[in-house]
Parts: sequence; structure tokens; C-alpha cells
Amino acid sequence: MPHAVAGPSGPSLSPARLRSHSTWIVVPTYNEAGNLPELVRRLRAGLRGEAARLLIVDDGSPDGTGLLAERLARADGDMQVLHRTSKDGIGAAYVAGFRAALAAGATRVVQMDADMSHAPEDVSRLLAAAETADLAIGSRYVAGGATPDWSLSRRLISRGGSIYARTLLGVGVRDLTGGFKCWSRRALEAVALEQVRGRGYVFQIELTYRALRAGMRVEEIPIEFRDRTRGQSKMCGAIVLEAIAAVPRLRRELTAPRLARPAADLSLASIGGDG
Ligand SMILES: Nc1nc2c(ncn2[C@@H]2O[C@H](COP(=O)(O)OP(=O)(O)OP(=O)(O)O)[C@@H](O)[C@H]2O)c(=O)[nH]1
Ligand SMILES: [Mg+2]
Repeated sequence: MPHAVAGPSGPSLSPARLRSHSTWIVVPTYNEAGNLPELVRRLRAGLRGEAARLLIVDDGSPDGTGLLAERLARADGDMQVLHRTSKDGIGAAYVAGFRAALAAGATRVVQMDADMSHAPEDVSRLLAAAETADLAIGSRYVAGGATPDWSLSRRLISRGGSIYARTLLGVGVRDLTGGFKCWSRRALEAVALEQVRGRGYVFQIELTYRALRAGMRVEEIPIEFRDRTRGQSKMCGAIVLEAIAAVPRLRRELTAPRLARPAADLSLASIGGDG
């Protein structure tokens, strides 16, 4: 177990608490002050007392998100903030957060956005799926998943991006660009975080692909993805272009050492939904 267990004379922790205390939830933030209090409140309500360490990774948000997170952490008791000096992309923030969680002994790590696009109430379902999978993905593109706020054109672009990446990489996972996932420690250790290069959307594709390449068992569960109602999206054309350009590179780099294994085999590693 990653956490020290006191002997008979020390303070005792119930088995449930010991087990759950190794769950970490990592949330990268940049200018999310309008969302953070609601996020923390809904996360805790959704977890219904199940312990989880909440780690906010803030890139020096000018709107004071970092300071607000510190204030919320003092009231929460199971929350901490990793401050980084400047905006360096969601991928770099996640790598820093994952490393911190692993170093602290996390046995499973949830990643999610701060803008409530990933419903905090869905975390417990994701955790349940991760009981039997190395990586559980909240998916918009399996039966029951949805993006109700999106226009037809946005749906087509996002769907097209997922199909493009899926086809090129030869994997069965439907939602490759989504960022709502629960990692087992084993899977996070298998993806070689020090080698990850993606910064924007491509980070999500890259990590899931790395997990599949490493033979991890991946499961998708349906989620409804809602648009943010507060704060600004950091999404931009450059991030989309980075993802489009990076997929062939990922395929080249990550399949090269294992030519003996055809890419089509990868789909067998993914289960769940209709993927
Ligand atoms: N620390 C850090 N967090 C970031 C950075 N860029 C985005 N984020 C956070 O990553 C999460 C997702 O960013 P969003 O701007 O919502 O982007 P998105 O969800 O991909 O795009 P939308 O669908 O338009 O909302 C949010 O919690 C952001 O605050 C960054 O450079 N550093
Ligand atoms: Mg968002």
C-alpha cells in the first residue's frame, strides 16, 4: 500500500478509507475561478464521502484561480494545489499532476476538466469502471454518450477528428480526444510520461494510444459532455492543427519498435460500448 498504515497502537483507518485514499483527481486550470467552487462542491457531493485527493494544477492563472484553489484547499482538507509559473498547455499540466500523484502513492488517478463539461457526478461511475479496466474513458461516442449542446457542424468536426485518429492509429476506442479518464497506477506507469510530447488535444490521443500500445485494458463508458457556461475555452485552431499533424507521428513513433505486432491487434485491447 502506498500510504503508511499505523500499527495496532497507532491511529486506525477503516479498510474502505485506506483503499480509497489512494484515489487522486487531477484537474488542470487556467482562468477557472468562476468554475472552481462549484467543481469542488459537486465533486465532493458526487463522491458521497468516498475519499479522493483533489489536485489542482494551475498555470499561474491571471484571474486568481491558484489563490482561490489554495483557499478552497484549506477548507476541504483533502485537496492541494500545484502551482506552475506560466501557461504551458494542458498536456504539460497533466504530466506534472500525474507525476505528483504517482510520487505520492496514488493507485488510481482521475483526470477531468474544470469547466463542468465532465460532470463531477460521473466520477464515481468512472471509478467503478476502473475497477475492471486499466484505463476507463468517459466517452461521448459510445451508445448512451452525447454532446447535447453542440451544433451539427461541431459534432461533425469532433466526430471526424475521432474517426481520423482511430482509423490512422488502428484502434477501437471511440473517443480518443476526450479528457475524462481514470487511470490505474499500472497504466500511468506504462505510458512513459517522460516521453509524452503532446500539449493540446493530442495529449489525450497520445496517452490513450500509449496505454493501448502497452497492452492496457481500456474501457469506454458513456458520458454526456456539456459546454462550459462560465469562463473561456482555451481551444484554438493551433491545438486542432497540432492534433491533426501529430497523429501520423504518433503512429510512426509508437508502432516502429513493435513491427511484429500489427496495428489492427490494438482494437482487441479495447472493450466496452460498440467500440
Ligand atoms: N494548467 C493548465 N490548464 C489548462 C491549460 N489549457 C487548458 N487548461 C485547462 O484544461 C481544461 C480544458 O480546457 P478548455 O478550455 O475547457 O478546453 P476544452 O475543454 O478542450 O475546450 P472547450 O470544449 O472549448 O471547453 C480546463 O480545466 C482548462 O482550465 C493550460 O495551459 N494549463
Ligand atoms: Mg472545456
